[in-house]
This record gives sequence, C-alpha cells and structure tokens, in this order.
Amino acid sequence: MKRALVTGITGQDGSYLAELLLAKGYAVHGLVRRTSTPNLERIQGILSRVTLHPGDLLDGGSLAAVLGKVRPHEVYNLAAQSFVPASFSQPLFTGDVTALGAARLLEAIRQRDPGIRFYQASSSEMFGKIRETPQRETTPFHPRSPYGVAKVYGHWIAVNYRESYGLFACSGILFNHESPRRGLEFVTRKITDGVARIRLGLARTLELGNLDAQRDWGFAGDYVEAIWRMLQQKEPRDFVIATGQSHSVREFVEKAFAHVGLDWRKHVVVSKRFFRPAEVDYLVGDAAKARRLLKWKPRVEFEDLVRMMVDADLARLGGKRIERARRA
Ligand code: NAP
Ligand code: F7E
Repeated sequence: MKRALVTGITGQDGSYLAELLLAKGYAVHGLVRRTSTPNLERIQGILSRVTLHPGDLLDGGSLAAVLGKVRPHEVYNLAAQSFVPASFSQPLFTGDVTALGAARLLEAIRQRDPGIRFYQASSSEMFGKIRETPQRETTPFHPRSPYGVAKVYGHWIAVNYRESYGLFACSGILFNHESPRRGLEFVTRKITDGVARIRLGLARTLELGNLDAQRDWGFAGDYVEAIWRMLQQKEPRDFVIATGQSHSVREFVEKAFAHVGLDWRKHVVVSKRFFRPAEVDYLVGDAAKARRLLKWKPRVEFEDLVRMMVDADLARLGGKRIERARRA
C-alpha cells in the first residue's frame, strides 16, 4: 500500500487531496500543527481513516521525525501562510513558513530518503505583474506580495533539489481554486458567505475591496486530481493548472447575488481597508502542458462554482438559523 504524507491537510486543498488519496487506496498521513482550538472541520468526515502527526514547517526536527515514522512514498507540501494580505502584515513569518518551510522539508527528504516523490504547492501569485498573457510554465515571475515572493523561493528550491540531487520534485503552479471549504477571508468565499447572510436576513451589507481585479478561478476538487497526476509521471516536471478563463471580482459578485435574486448594488460597499499595497490586476493561465501530459482538464465551470458555493453557504447558515430558533 502506498503511503502519502500531506502537509496542510487541515486546509482546503489538503482535505480534498486526502479524500482523493484515500479513494485511490493510499494510507494517508497528515502533518498538523498544534492549535489551542480544534481546526479539523474540513477533515471531520475522514478523521477515522487518516493518521495525523504533530509537526510544523517552522521546525525542521519535527519534519525529519515524521518522515522517519511514516516512511512515505509521496509527500505533498500544501502547508503555507497562504493569505496574501497577511503576508503584508507578517512578511518575515510568511517567508519562514512558505519559503523556508519548503526548503526544510526538501532537506529532510534529501537526508532521510531521496527516493520520496515531492509536490510543491506553487502559485499564480508568482506571476504578479504579468509579463505575458496567458501565463504558462515559461512566463517570468514578478511577484507583488511577500506571499508571492515566498512562493517563488519555494518553487525554485524544489527545482533546485531536482536539478542538484535528482529528487523527484514537481512544482504545480496553480491558479486560484475555490470551493465551499475555502477560508472565509478569501474573496470568493467572503462573497458567497455574505450573499447567504444577506439572503437569510442575517446581514444587510458586504464590504469588499478592489472589484476590478481579475482571476482565473477553478474548483479545488478538480485541481487536486492534477496534483496527484504530477507525481505519477515518469519524469518530474512543473505544470500550470488553470481554467483559461478570467473573471473580475465584480462579475463574481454579480453572479452570486443574482443567484439568490438580489441586486448587488444595494448591498456591496467598497472599502479602502481591503485594498492591497500592491495588487495583482489580472491573471489567466494556459494549462496546455497539463492537458497534453497529465490528460487533465477542469470540469467545473465558473457559473457552477459560484452557484455551488452560494448554495453551500445558504445550507450551512440556514441550518444554523433553524437550529438557533429551535434552541430559543
Ligand atoms: P489553506 O486552506 O490556507 O491551508 C493551509 C494549510 O497550511 C493549513 O492546513 C494550515 O494549517 C497549514 N499550515 C500553515 N502554516 C503551517 C505551518 N507552519 N506548519 C504546518 N502547517 C501549516 O490553503 P489552500 O487554499 O488549501 O492551499 C494549499 C496550498 O496551495 C498552500 O500552500 C497555498 O499557498 C497554495 N496555493 C493555493 C491556491 C488556491 O487558490 N487555493 C493557489 C495556488 C497555491 P492550520 O489549519 O493549522 O492553519
Ligand atoms: O483575492 C480582491 C483582491 O484573497 C483575490 C490565495 O489562495 O490565490 C489566492 O490569492 C482578489 C484580489 O486571493 C476583497 O484584491 C477584493 O485581487 O481571494 P483572494 P488571491 O490574493 O488571489 C492565489 C493563487 C494563492 O496562491 C493564494 O494562496 O480579490 N479583493 N475585495 C478581495 N480579496 C479579499 N481577500 N477580500 C476582499 O474583501
């Protein structure tokens, strides 16, 4: 039985990837950091089938210990400080976790078992101030946040360990991908949660930042399939994973409000508070290499993604409201 170790298993992608690996018959192990309150909500449904190990990307010793215990065939490094605004307020911490964390894990793998296959979660944020459209594997990077800068380091350290030590290290340059499990502070989920609250009478307004930013948004469930396929290839390679379609935040807002029969203009307030010191204005990816070599393509379209997320938040918050009324 193949053993996989997933860092970031409690996050959006980690939870979908763990489900995929279980369905494929893997023994799934997850690295989890210590928290004062439980944060296992996303993996609640599979808790009895995964093995969790305490550890932190900030602590190289804990990574080596977990590798020694699990002896994985594949390691998926999904852990990161992944929220761009937090990287402006905590740039050094973000660099330590998101950039050096990848190096700590690669170094532990090199020393323990260089036969382990390694996946690095790289990001379209590395393209930042874009040099060409659409962005592909060969497009130069120009990150616009400490998060983007840290991800460039993570990307190149994975490439470097492949080229220096022959590690089977792949970097997936994933464009934005969302789901009902997306963190509430990211714009898509903030919108769908806000729409559901307004529809249910729990809120009246939704405060957002730059509505003009454009992103290539896909569904996280589709993207973890591409991640897994990268590690099943004969050769380690890097891949862009994207839908090839870009939409503005404004379009996402319009579609989400329209889905529940509301006019967004009556509810959305633009606040400078949510603007960033430097913005990534426009991203759209070209996943031709992944289509050709991984035989991968996204299945969920933009409109379906918006509807899926709004419906999930309506069900979640509607259920809570009924529960509150029942208790009252
Ligand atoms: P996410 O929901 O924010 O999850 C991040 C995970 O990393 C969580 O499990 C978190 O644990 C863990 N983590 C954070 N700091 C850690 C540390 N010091 N040691 C160990 N674990 C730590 O992120 P996601 O959306 O699933 O994204 C997964 C990865 O892909 C991230 O590396 C992200 O930067 C990258 N990425 C995401 C996208 C996207 O659109 N979603 C696109 C490109 C790349 P806690 O639960 O304890 O916080
Ligand atoms: O912002 C604008 C904001 O925070 C998207 C991470 O997963 O994807 C994600 O990074 C856009 C930006 O994602 C609000 O200015 C407007 O232009 O949802 P986001 P992100 O920064 O693109 C990449 C690929 C990653 O790798 C990251 O880990 O939306 N925006 N108003 C807003 N953004 C937020 N968060 N909140 C607002 O109110």
